[in-house]
Amino acid sequence: MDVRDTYRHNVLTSGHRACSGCGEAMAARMVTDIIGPDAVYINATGCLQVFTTHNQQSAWQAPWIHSVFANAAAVASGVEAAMRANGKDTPVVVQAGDGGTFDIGLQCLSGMIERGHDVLFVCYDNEAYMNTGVQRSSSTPHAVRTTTSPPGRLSEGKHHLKKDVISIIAAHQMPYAATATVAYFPDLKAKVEKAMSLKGPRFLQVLSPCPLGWNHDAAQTIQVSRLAVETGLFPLVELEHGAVTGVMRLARQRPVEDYIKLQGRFKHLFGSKGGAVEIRHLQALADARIRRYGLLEADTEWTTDTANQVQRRGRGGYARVSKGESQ
Ligand SMILES: Cc1ncc(C[n+]2csc(CCOP(=O)(O)OP(=O)(O)O)c2C)c(N)n1
Ligand code: SF4
Repeated sequence: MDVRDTYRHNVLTSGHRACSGCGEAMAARMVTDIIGPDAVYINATGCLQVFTTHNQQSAWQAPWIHSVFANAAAVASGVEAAMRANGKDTPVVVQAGDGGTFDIGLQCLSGMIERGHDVLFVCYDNEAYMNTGVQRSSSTPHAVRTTTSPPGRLSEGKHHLKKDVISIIAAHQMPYAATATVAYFPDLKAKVEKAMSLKGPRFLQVLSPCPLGWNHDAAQTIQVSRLAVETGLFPLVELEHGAVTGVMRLARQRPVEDYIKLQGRFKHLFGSKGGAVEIRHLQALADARIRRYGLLEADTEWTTDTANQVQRRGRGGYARVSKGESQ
């Protein structure tokens, strides 16, 4: 009997230093418990790395490597290649924030996917650089207040739109890419399990509300995360080989105001003419995402585009097969 079966074992254990209500800590706990301790975890610099490995201590009960901000996917590529060279099938998992994914880590991630490494890359998307004091990232939605996009006389917060990273990643036509969030655990679990059942590069973008940076009540992390989905601002989707193969439909659409009024990062938008324009823009973006993925349609049939299901083999390549099937 494995000694780990005799007591409760979490890959990310208690005693770390996350803020209370931290969506990233919840998401990492959920994801790593589904994958389990028999994996190699590579962690880019960011809140998750800092609050779990404080001053010679670690909250990780699994093999865990800290990489720099930019190169987590390159480190994972090397680990995976070494595993393969040694005939081992140990899962390799990257964890990174949106800064380490959308911005500084993007070229390494693109290279890892293009080379077909057998790695799951998980982005805990809290929509800013939280670890260093809530600076805007390319994941921060427009009109949000951060320390580097302060609203004032000349601006209503961040000028630029949130980068559509799932589309960029899916454009690599890799086996699996999906979005998830902490409010929908069964959906998150199914997506992690599906990702782990496949070979090749896989990607999960997990929306992870940050009470400190989003300035919401720490007790409302799940509610905020659910509203991101129900408003259409953060669609839950799955893409295989570049094509949409699944969406979580909505019974009804909630107005974006229901979501943004819970968060201090949007507070400056209420009560001003310019703010009202930005709220309408956020609503238009949510409406467009709902139309794009058919979230209010009852019967859209998603099928994988077979033209994209190219079997890639050989050095660094991957085949579109489930783990355990012969290649
Ligand atoms: C190349 C480089 N630029 C900047 C930094 C400083 N830095 C460390 S963590 C971080 C922000 C991390 O943000 P994100 O990846 O979104 O993770 P979060 O802390 O929000 O979870 C920054 C800017 C760095 N370590 N390396
Ligand atoms: S700053 Fe945000 S992401 Fe970082 S530990 Fe606190 S709640 Fe979590």
